[in-house]
Amino acid sequence: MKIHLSRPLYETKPNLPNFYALSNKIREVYQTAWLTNNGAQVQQLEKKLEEFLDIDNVTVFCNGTLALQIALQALELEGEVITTPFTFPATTMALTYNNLTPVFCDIEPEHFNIDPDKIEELITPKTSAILPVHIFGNPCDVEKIEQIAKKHNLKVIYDAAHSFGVRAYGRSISSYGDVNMYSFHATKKFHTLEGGALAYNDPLLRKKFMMIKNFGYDGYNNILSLGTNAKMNEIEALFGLLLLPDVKKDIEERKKLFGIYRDNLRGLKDVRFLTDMDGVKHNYLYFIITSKYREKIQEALEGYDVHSRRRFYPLCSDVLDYKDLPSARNLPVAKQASEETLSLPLFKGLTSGEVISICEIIKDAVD
Ligand code: T4K
Repeated sequence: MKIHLSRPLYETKPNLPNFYALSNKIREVYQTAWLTNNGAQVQQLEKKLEEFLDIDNVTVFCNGTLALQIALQALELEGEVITTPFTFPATTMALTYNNLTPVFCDIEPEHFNIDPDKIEELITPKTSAILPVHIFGNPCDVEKIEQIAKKHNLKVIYDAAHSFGVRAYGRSISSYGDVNMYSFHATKKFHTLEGGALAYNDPLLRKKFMMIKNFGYDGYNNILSLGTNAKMNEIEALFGLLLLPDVKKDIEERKKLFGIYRDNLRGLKDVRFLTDMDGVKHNYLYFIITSKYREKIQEALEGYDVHSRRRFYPLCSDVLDYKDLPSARNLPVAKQASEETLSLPLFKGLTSGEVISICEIIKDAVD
């Protein structure tokens, strides 16, 4: 088959709000001249996100990484935190920024989330929390993790960077754990250019989060905590307010593209794709394949100006001083995942013809 693609294709392409709606909204912000520091747009976005995520409390930040760092600080964690090595480095590094030691737990081979059956053997008297990631938006075994956390009196902080809009077993994914961190980076399903949020049930955490993200200030005249600057600005919040109403439709469109990928790759020897999970409403953020021929596939795609990404490579436990940790030694499933996974183009406006062409290139590459 002759493959023809008329434009370069990237892993993703950010959703953009209607330009006229955006300029009208920017005019409103101009008129108020209130640009940051917990402005009206930020407050409105937090309210809308609480509704959308079906949770009592949402606090927004300038990005997901700082949101996660602040969550760990506010929970006053110490010692060791059990986490996955198969993630973006922000997860692991947020622990280091809080003087916490990551203890890497291997992942399960179906959806590449932390393996709940391997968590308990890693718990020591120094363990204060578990930091799982709903990788690629597929929920971890939230029920089992909750049971383990209760039994050992541990906090659970989910890195939910990929799982905006996901529901599991009739509940919003945000309703599990002590705190959930979302990333609103431009490449995410729902974004605010750069941005992030914490979603949580305990209303007492709000004051701590607000203080830490604003230099530790409580009001104008008191400083009660070590803090930083992690505030979202008004233009970022505006983007969020304009994009939020489109999220559900966007998920449906991505689901269709997932279907086309799956139909065209099904049965292909040496290429596997991730399946939907029972009881889960997915958000279809990343289309991931795994193959021992990953490099060959990636090279073939590049030849057609199709840009895939190795998500997630290198493994966090293989870099910097992390590689010297005892827990970095025996992670065979994570190691294999990081050597075989590839994220293929998926974004609003990608056509079914383009998806079929990508699949043809892959078929040729592994033939
Ligand atoms: N935890 C997890 C599990 C995460 O995945 C992330 C971030 C975090 C925590 C931290 O959250 P944030 O602090 O970022 O809010 C991207 C993102 O920067 C990062 O947010 C994301 N995860 C990670 C998975 O991907 P890069 O450096 O790999 O993205 P980049 O620039 O290569 O872009 C990917 C594709 O998107 C390219 O093919 C081009 C396209 N693109 C990108 C941008 C920025 C566009 O078309 N337009 C754009 O504006 O990190």
